[in-house]
Amino acid sequence: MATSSIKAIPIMAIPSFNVCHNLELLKEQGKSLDPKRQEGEREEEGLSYEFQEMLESLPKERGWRTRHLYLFQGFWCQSKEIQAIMSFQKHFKPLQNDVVIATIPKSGTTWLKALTYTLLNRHRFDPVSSNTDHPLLTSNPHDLVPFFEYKLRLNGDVPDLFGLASPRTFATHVPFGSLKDSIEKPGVKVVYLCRNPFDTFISSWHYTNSIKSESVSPVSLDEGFDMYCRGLIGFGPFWEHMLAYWKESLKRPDKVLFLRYEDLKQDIESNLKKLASFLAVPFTEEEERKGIVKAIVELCSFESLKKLEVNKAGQSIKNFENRHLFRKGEVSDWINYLSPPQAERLSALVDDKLGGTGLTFRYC
Ligand code: PAP
Repeated sequence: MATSSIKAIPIMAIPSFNVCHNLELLKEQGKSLDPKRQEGEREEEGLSYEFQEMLESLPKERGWRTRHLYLFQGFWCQSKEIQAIMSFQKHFKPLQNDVVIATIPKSGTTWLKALTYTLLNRHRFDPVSSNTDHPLLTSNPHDLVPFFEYKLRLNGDVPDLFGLASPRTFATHVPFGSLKDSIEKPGVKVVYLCRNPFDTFISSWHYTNSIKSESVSPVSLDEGFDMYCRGLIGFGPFWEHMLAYWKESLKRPDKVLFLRYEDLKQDIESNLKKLASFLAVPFTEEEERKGIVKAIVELCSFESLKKLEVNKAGQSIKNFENRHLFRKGEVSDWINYLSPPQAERLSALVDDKLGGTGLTFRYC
C-alpha cells in the first residue's frame, strides 16, 4: 500500500513544556478554565508557543467543528491545518510525475481518490471484481491517497515521500494560490473536482455535525448557511477556491483538469476516460473490451464503497469514522433542506461571485 512506506521524521518536537507553561501563565493571570476554554486548549494542543502567538495575530471566527477558523493566507482553516500547511509549504519537494487531487471539502474527494488510485494502479491491482486483494476493498481511499495537510503532517512531521510508487498521488484542500509554488515542477498534474455549492454546503453541514467533538455546540442549518454565504467554511470562501482552479484549468489545460461531481454522476465512464487521458494513462481498446473501465467504475461506486467493512466501521483520519464519508452521494439533496429565500440568497451570491467567469453548475 502506498502509505505504508511513509516514514515520519518529527521536525517540531512540540515541547509539552510550552503547553504547560501556557496553562500556568493563564492560571497565574487568574483566567478561569471553563469547559469551552478547555476545548479551545485541546484544539491547540501540541502547537508550539510561537505558533500559538502567530495564531493569535490572525483574524478568527467561530468554527464549525472546532472553536475557531482562522484567516490564513486569505482562506479560512483550523489551527492544526495551518501548522500542517506551513510544514508542507516549507518541506514538500515535488517530483516530475506527481498527481495532485484538489477539492474544497465535500465535493467528492473520496470518490476521486478511489478512481485515481484504481486507475493509476490498474496494472498492479486488477480492478475486476474477482480480485479480492484490491487495496480499495480493505482501505479507505483516504488511506491510499494521503492529504498534504492531514495525516502526512500531523504535529508538523516531515514524512519521507521519496520511496512512494510513481506516479505519487496526493490530495489537498489547499486553495491554488497557496499550493502553486509547492508543486512547481514540469510534469506535475492537478485534478480539481468541483461540486455545486448548494450540495457541497448540505454535505459539509451534515459531516461537520456528525464528526464534531461533543464539547463544541452543533451548528444549526441557518447559522451554517449564513457562515457559508459569508465565506466562512474550511478552505473557503468557496467561490475563491473554485474560481482559482477554474482559471488555472483554462490557462493550462494540460496541467490542470477541472471535473464536476454532477458530470461524474451523469456519465462516469466518459469522465474516467477523460481522467485517464489527462494523466497520460489512456485505456487501450483491449482494456475496454475486457471491461476494465466498467470494473473501475463499479469498484469505486458509492454503493460498492459504502458497503465495505472498512468504510462501515473503520477510521482513516483520527477520530473520524469512515461511514460519515458515505452519506447519500446524490445531486440535488439541497432541495430537502434549503428554504426558497436561502436558495435565492445562495443563487444570487454565485451569480455575483462567479457570473461571467464561464464556471457554471448543475443543481439537479
Ligand atoms: P471529504 O472532503 O471529507 O473527503 P468528500 O469525499 O469530498 O469528503 O465528500 C463526501 C461526499 O461525497 C458525500 O456527499 P453527501 O454528503 O451529499 O452524501 C458522499 O456521500 C459523497 N461520496 C462519497 N463517495 C462517493 C462515491 N463513490 N460516489 C459518489 N459520491 C460519493
